[in-house]
Amino acid sequence: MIKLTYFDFDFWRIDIARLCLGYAKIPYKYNRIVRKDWDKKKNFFPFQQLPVMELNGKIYGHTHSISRFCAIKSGLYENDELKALIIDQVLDWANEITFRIALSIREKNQDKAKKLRQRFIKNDLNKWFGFLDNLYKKSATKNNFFTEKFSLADITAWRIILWFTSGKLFDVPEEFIQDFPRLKSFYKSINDYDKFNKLSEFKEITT
Ligand SMILES: N[C@@H](CCC(=O)N[C@@H](CS)C(=O)NCC(=O)O)C(=O)O
Repeated sequence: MIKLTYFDFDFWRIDIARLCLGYAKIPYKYNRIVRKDWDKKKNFFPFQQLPVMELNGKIYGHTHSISRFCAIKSGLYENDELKALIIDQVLDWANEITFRIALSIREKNQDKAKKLRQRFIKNDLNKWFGFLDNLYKKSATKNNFFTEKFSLADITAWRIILWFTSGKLFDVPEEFIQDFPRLKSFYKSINDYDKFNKLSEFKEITT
């Protein structure tokens, strides 16, 4: 059985893999590591980072690799190589915007963190959501998904928009998404997508 491991808080890096497996009703174990135990445990993991996935006694790392694997298993990836490229770009976009905001999340000094956050908001927030909006504009299909069918791309973009509009990121105005009506309506349509919003993982993440 697949075992997914992350820290003991909800984050997109692990949620997208869980949502894929949950969607396809593939059983999996979910292991959560408490931050204070991390230093003792990190040497057991291939890149000394989380998330990781364990399968048949082997451990695999990196969000993109793990979630792609889970999406393929769950029928939420694309066989067509050009459509797969769209999904991969959404994943890489999610990584990029995360790296950019992470500077202000990781900074322990509050003044420096605030400055870094302001810099992110000024230089990156609209710019990087604009990139996603463009990709969606070019790719979106009649059913509002990034590709013809519901996929890992939709799950990932939805999960990142949820994060950025959650109000949990200090100084990031939840209303920034109003500048992107197309993404806002995409987000709503995924929220309203019955097969997705009935999942226990969805409920856990959104409540
Ligand atoms: N390249 C990795 C990055 C993962 C990452 O940055 N993980 C963070 C948590 S979100 C982590 O493990 N931090 C602990 C550490 O670096 O010691 C991936 O794609 O999953």
